[in-house]
Amino acid sequence: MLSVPRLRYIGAAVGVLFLFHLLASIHPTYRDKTSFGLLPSGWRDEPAHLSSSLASGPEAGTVAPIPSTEDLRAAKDKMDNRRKAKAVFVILARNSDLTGVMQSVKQMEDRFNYWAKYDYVFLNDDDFDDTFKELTQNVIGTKAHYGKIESDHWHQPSWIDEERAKAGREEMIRNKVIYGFSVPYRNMCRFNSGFFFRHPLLADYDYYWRVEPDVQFFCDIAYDPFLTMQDNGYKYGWTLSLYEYELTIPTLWSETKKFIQENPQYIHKNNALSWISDNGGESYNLCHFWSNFEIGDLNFWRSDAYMAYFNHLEKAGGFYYERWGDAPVHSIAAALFLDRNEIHWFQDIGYRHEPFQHCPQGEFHSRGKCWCDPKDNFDFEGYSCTARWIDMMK
Ligand SMILES: Nc1nc2c(ncn2[C@@H]2O[C@H](COP(=O)(O)OP(=O)(O)OP(=O)(O)O)[C@@H](O)[C@H]2O)c(=O)[nH]1
Ligand SMILES: [Mg+2]
Repeated sequence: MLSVPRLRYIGAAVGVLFLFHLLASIHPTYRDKTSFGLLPSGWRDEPAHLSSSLASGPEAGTVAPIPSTEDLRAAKDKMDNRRKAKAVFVILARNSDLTGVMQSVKQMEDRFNYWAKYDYVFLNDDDFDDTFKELTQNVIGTKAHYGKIESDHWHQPSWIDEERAKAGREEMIRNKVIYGFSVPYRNMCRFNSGFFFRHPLLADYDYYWRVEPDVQFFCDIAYDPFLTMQDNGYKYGWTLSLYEYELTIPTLWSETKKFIQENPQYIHKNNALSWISDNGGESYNLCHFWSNFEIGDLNFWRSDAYMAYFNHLEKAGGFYYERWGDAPVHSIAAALFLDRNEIHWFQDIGYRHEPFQHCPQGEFHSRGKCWCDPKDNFDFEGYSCTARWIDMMK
């Protein structure tokens, strides 16, 4: 039998070896400058595989194992120079959203960002107050930037016919449409549809992860979803999908069809039209990605195709005459202008925004040490469009 001190010695040696191994897989400078024989031979010769240990999601069939949370916690201070994407968390919020924002951010930090170390951009139509800034920065281990949205990007444009907009709101109140009464809600939907990616604080970034107040992240994230996006050429990432409330978008699809007729060049030949239409584009089946969670490529929204589409919708006025949401707008654009293989379902990321949640299943659940009940999962409920997505991607 081994004596206790000897066991300790072996344990410490194994720990040190493992740390070397982990460092080699994630730290570019260290990796490039060392050539000791600890690494499996495939890793030594093929740098792409090294980075894949943190870049790839569990689905990608990686050569390198995904580090455990314990490994990441142990190595987190040595990862400052790891390969990262030009990426940032984006949170649109009011000062009054502070508690909900802290809940979301604290979970993001504890599940992922304590080692990944991406910055945050907070946006508001008003000035953030000192309490908001202090308390959010307190729970964030990286840098938080706080920006004000310029008035034109937020408020109802002066050329909108307010009488017509008011009549639209009143009809929605009669029909009990959620947020049907609200002009600020419409401002928010229009801003998220057409403006957030143009905010100066986002100018230097390529990727964003949209986070809202009061959401939950259920699982440890031991790889870098931003690098997954970048390395696989993904442009749009999502977790939950569902059907839109039709009364909020009576003319969104007819406007979209007009746009397509005028701009057929923007439609991708391997698009996901069959996910959003059951009749080849004649009508919209209301399926959309739930945009309160998005990991996306900012340059897709900045592209000619999307900007032309947004400008067309803006001119039609439906953000105010109706109540077009950024979720159907983003989803229709992604489905039409992207290759369907550029749209990625992050099925390993456990997430809840009231009243729906995606709880990862099977191996994804154990791997992420998720704390949600796998049976409490919206994906295959009647109101979800995720089963349709899976079918289309078969
Ligand atoms: N600065 C600012 N942010 C807003 C305003 N309205 C909404 N938001 C933010 O925009 C995002 C979406 O708004 P929510 O109220 O969460 O809308 P929702 O997700 O459709 O609905 P619930 O979460 O169910 O209320 C959140 O990040 C909010 O904090 C606003 O008037 N000003
Ligand atoms: Mg919300």
